[in-house]
Formats: sequence, C-alpha cells, structure tokens
Amino acid sequence: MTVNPGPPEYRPHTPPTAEPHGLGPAAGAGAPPAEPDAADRPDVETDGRATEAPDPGETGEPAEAGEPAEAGDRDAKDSALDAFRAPDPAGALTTDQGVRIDDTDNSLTVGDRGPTLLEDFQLREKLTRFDHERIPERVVHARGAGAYGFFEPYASLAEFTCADFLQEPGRRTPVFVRFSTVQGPRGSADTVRDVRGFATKFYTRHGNYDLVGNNIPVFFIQDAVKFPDFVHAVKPEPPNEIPTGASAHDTFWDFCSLQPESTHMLMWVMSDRGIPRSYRMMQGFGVHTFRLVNADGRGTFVKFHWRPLLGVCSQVWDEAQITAGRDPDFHRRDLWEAIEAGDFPEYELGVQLIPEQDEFAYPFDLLDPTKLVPEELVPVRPVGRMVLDRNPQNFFAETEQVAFHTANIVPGIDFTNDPLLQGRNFSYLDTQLIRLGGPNFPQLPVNRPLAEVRNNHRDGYGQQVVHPGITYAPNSVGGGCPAALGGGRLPEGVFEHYQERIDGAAIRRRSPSFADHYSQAALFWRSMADWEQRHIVEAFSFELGKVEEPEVRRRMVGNLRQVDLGLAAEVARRIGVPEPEAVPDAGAESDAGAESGAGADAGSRPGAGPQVSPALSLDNLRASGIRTRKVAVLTAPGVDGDQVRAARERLGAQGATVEVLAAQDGRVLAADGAHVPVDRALPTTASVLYDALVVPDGCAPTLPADPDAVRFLTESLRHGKPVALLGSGVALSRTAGFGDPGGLAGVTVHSGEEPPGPALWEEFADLIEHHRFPSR
Ligand code: HDE
Repeated sequence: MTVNPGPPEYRPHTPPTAEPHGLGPAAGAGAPPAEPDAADRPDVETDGRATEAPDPGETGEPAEAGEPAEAGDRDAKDSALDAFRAPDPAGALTTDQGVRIDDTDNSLTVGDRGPTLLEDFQLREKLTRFDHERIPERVVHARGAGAYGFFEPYASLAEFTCADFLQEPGRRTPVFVRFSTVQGPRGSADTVRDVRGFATKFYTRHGNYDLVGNNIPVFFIQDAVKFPDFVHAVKPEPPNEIPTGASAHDTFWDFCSLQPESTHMLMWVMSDRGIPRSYRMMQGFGVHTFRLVNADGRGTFVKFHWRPLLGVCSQVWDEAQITAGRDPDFHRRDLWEAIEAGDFPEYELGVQLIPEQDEFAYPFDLLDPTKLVPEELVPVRPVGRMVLDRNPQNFFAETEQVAFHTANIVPGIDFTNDPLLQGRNFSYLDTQLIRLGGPNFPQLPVNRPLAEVRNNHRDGYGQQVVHPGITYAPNSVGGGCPAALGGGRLPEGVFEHYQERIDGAAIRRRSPSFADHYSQAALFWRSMADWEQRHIVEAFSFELGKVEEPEVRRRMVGNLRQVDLGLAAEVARRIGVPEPEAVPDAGAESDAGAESGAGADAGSRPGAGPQVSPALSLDNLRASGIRTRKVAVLTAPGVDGDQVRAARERLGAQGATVEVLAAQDGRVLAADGAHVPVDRALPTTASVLYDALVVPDGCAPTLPADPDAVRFLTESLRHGKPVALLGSGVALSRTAGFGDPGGLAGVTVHSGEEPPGPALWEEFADLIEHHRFPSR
C-alpha cells in the first residue's frame, strides 16, 4: 500500500504521489499518517500490494476502465482506490493534524482525581469525531450490502447503442453493486418481506452509468409525485415508529387500497419474490423503459434485466421470519461469504429491445412503470455478464457512501418520459446532497468516475481538489479552461441528448393510457404455479390480517377481486371480511381468466397480450446444479463416519457447502472410532440458515432426545427443504412427529442394509437442485 498519498486530483487513475507535508485524503480522514521516513518514499510497499495504479489518463485518452484482465489482475477501479486507502496502521498514533500522541487511554486531568481540562485537545478531538460519525441513512433502501466486480459484453451492441461498455466483447468495465431492502432502517433484518434494490454503478470510460433497479420489474406507483405519499404509508407509523421492516400495517394497506395502480406490484411483493433466498439468487430489473441510442442517433426502447446464474430462489415465509431473528444479517453475510470463498455471484444482463415505431403496439403504455413487457411478446436478449468478485474494505466508506443517481447516464443511453423516472432524475441527486452533506460527494472514492472530470464546478463542503486557475467560461485569460464540445457531429464518447420531438400543453393529469391497473396483475396471478398462488394467498392474508381497520381489509379485497375472484374470496375468508361477488359480465372473461375467475376488466380484453407468461413463475427460473447451496449434516456420538464423509465429498464436489453440526463444538466420535470435526454447535445455528439436511445413521438415541435437533428437522420439513434420512436417522423424524416421511416430496429415506451408494447422493443432489418442495 502506498504511504500517505498526496491530494488526488479529480482525474482518473491518479497515481499516489509523495506529499509528506500535505493533508492526503487518508490523513484528512483521520487515519494515522505513516512514519515520516516512509512518507518520503511513496513506492514503499507496506502490505505487499502494488504501489502505483496505472495511469492511462497520461495518454490523453479516456481511461481504459478495465481492459480484459489477466487472471489475478486488479481492475482499474480497485487500483484507483489505492490513492484513498489508509496508510499502514502500524505507525504511531496521531491527531487529525498529524501530531503524534503518547496516550489514548487517559484524559488530561488536574492531579489523579481532579477535573478534566478543557485544553485536552486530544480528548475533544476524539469525542467530536466520534459524535459526528453518523450520517443520515437513506430515506428508503437504508439497509444494504455492496460488492465490486466487472461487467463484460458477449458481443457488440453497437447496432443499438454507442454506450462504451457495450461495444467490445470481453472488455471489462468495473462495477459496484448495492443490494438493499426498502422499508427498514439500516439496522433492520435482511429477510423481511419487501422489494429488494439492485443498483449497479458502471465505471465506464465515458463516465459513470448507474442502473438503479429492483428485483421486481414494476413499481407501486406511476408518478413520482406520489412517492412521498407511498413511502410515508409504508414506513413505520408516525406515533410509535412501528413496524420495523414490514409492510403489514394499516397505513400501507390503506394507501394501496386507495391507489389501485399498486395492485400489480403488490402481487409480486406478496409472492415469494418478496422473500429472496439470497441477493445472489434474485433477478434485477431497470423497471422503466429506457432508450438506447446508437452512433447515428437512432433510438431504441429498452428494458434491462439481470438474471442470476444460480437461478432465482426464495425462502418460505415462516423461514424468512425465523431467519430474521436467527441471523438478521443473512443476506449480507451470504454475499460476503460467497465472495470471500471465491464463489463469485454472476448475473447475465439481458435487454428487451423495442423499435421506436412499435411504441404504441402494445396493450399497455411503455411509459407506465406498473407494466412489464411480457417476454412472450419481446424476448430478453442476453448481452453480457456481471461478476461480483471483491468485497468492500470499509462498509461506511464504500457501501454507505455510494451514491446512485438515475440521471447518471452515459453516451448511448437516454431516458424516456416515464413520469416516475423523470421524478427520480431529480430526487437522487437531491437526496445525496442531504445524505452526504454537500455537492462534492462525487469525489468520494467509491463514487469517483474512472473517466476524467474537468469542469468549473467549485468549492462547497468537503472539496477535495485543489483547483488552480479560473473558474468560468468563456474566458480569454484562463488558458486551460475546459471547453465544451458543441456543434455538429460530436466525437465518440461525448454525450448528446436524444432529440425527441416534444410538443404539448402543460397539464396535471394521469395519461388515460395508464388507466388499466389489473390486467398484468391478473397475468401474474395466472402465470403462477399452484404453490406460488397458495403463497400469495397466505401473504395477503398475513399482511391484511395485521390491518386493524376493517374497511381497509374490505377495500383491498375489492381490488383483489379485480385480479381474480378465487384469490379475493380465499383472502376474504381468511381475514374475516365478506367474500366478493362474482362480476356479472363473466362472459367477457377469457378461458384462462374464467377458469381461475380472473376479472372482467381490461385484463381479459382480446388481444391484450398473453394470458399466461411462463417466464414469471419461479418454477421456470431455477438453475441447474447445487453450487453454494448450504447443507447441514446433523451428528451425534456414534454417527456413521463414512456417511458424513460421503456427504461432504459427494455434495462438496458439486459445489455445495456442507457443514457438520453437533450438540457441541469440536469433534464427534464416530462409530468407526474416527473423530469427525464439527463445523458448528447446534445452539449457535438453525435450520433456516441451510438449504438441505442430512441425518446420518448412528445418531439415535442422542439426536431424538435433543430438542434443538428435533426442531432442526421439523423446520426443515416444514419449510420444504430436501432432507436425507439415513438408517436410524429416521428415528429423529418419528420423534418430530413425521413418522417415516419417505412419501414426502423432497425427502430421501435410506433404510437398507447396504451403505448408501453414489446413486443416493446423486438423487439427493437432484433434490437440492430443486431447492424447495413447498407442495409438501
Ligand atoms: Fe428509489 N430512491 N425512488 N426507486 N431507489 C432512493 O436515493 C425515489 C424507485 C431504488 O443502493 C433514494 O440514494 C423516487 C424505483 C434503489 O443506494 C431516493 C422514486 C426503483 C435505491 C429515491 C423512486 C427505485 C433507491 C434514497 C419514485 C426501481 C437504493 C437514497 C419516483 C427501479 C440505491 C438514495 C442505493 C434509493 C427516490 C422509485 C430503486 C430518495 C422519488 C421505481 C435500488 O432518492
């Protein structure tokens, strides 16, 4: 690591420079400066890391933000961060002014027992810095986790866009991704029912591009002006700040019941999409229709999709609630540990491309963010992959201070008039100003583009750059003042607004083309597997069952009636409100709609798009293989050691993480006299933290007598997880009240005399691949 880097200029790849007496960014941030002699030698390596970042900026060309990297290479963003990494903490402790101090354990007092002196500047500085450690959390999406990585296209997309990062197959662009929940504060649990944020910052050679999306392809509202209302409704209620991280309360459902445009999104959030198994196993969506623009200025509408290579997997509701207590950091930890273990999460970027002439070809408005474009109408075209391969080094500096903004676009990408997007383009910059304390947040290390920054913006809180010279244009005396490249055909990499013709009167009115709130909610419902529909019914019933106001419950059931009669009737029964009537003109219903009672509304208009979209069901979004799935092996003294070893080897060889659990840490004496190492003691863990369970032979009667073990199995079965019961392992199931559960879906029972062979482990791996058996 470079010692005491000098003040970075706001340009790409600034190589760390010697600045022994300057207030380098690290020193300025309160980190102890290095030993003076080391500071004189900027190339000193103190931790074995490379000392100088490459500086492609020297060539005058835009920074090569990630040429195809050779194995082990650090990417351009990683190298650029070197200039901001704190010096070696092994040196002497200092104040923020670099004054070395001898004691950080005692205040300056008058005598042994006298008062503390005001002149103790060391105490005052330490307390002041501490008092100011917090910044306002994000007003929404406060709880999150982030990671660095890279994006690389499969092929050039130049036909549709001149966006730099989509031009050259295999050329890597560094990225930072932040995943989040929406409702809960920073300290809330990860596994609550909620939308998940999926925000990606691409450090492209032509500037930063932020794709600030969610794991659900539509949104609750159509117009940004409703966002504060929506958020006030979903957030904890003002008098008592209850509930934390949950939408199951009156104000949220009151708002939604009165704002029927939220219905489609509600269907998604009440489905298992609202309780993902992992950030690594959820899709991402740009939500809005954006525009790609090619070098000739031709525009194409685009919807962005991220598809996780591990498939889309969710928890079940009871599991999610227990996880929130057992490990509130479940998703954070999962992401962190996967990256540390080298199991880098990977997502494929896909685009739905819609020619401009097709703008009005669909039975919904492309500008309406409560609608998706069914993949059956416009297929998703894979364009590249993103790999997250590096954890941040400091949560606050990187994950907390990262500032996304929907208006951070680059040449080749542009907006549409989606009114939600237009409002976001104001809101994100505005929110960073309060959250990060002023206009210089783009200079924070994680936010700095790799592309060069050169303009006349000046001053403000926290300015990190020493700008020489004048600060206005035009000028005749400044010499080096940056010039805007205007007029005529612009060189590559210069942003030019898409020249959309706009003509109209200023009106405050929702477009009539946004009026249909139920068709796609019904499409979603019809596209669900039986078990998904059951979970949706249960989720609505749970949430509305927490609503105190009967009228809100009734109104919501009325909205659901517009989606599907069966859904509304079942929810009504469960929450104790009158069942809705069938709508009289049922003759207008389509076959599929009539079958499930889908509403007599726009949803069943002939030609209104597909009646079913298989792409929406989790049943069709699983991936093959069991890589990174977590398997617990419950053991006790006398366990069949061969079976434990086989589970480790056979499942481990396919990429699963196998952990041996026992009542106590350390090791367990197996029946063959060998010692089996224990990974975790049962009281410190829980079934909800695993995807599958093996109970080997030889553990009776110890395990059946252990309430933790009984509970482990009971929960695993209840949550639809694959379970292998080998030999006397079945005894545990009997104690748990399941008898011999061999007939249950997803359960393997081996009771033969012969030891279980490879075929059993293959069969069990297939069950793990299936992930959950919610039909159980
Ligand atoms: Fe956001 N949103 N949002 N949002 N949003 C924020 O920006 C806002 C919307 C999304 O990891 C805030 O920096 C408005 C849709 C993500 O840092 C804030 C509207 C989608 C994140 C804000 C929306 C999102 C945010 C809070 C309606 C999916 C977290 C802190 C017009 C496409 C980014 C911040 C991160 C964060 C405003 C609607 C996704 C207040 C006004 C639709 C993933 O500016």
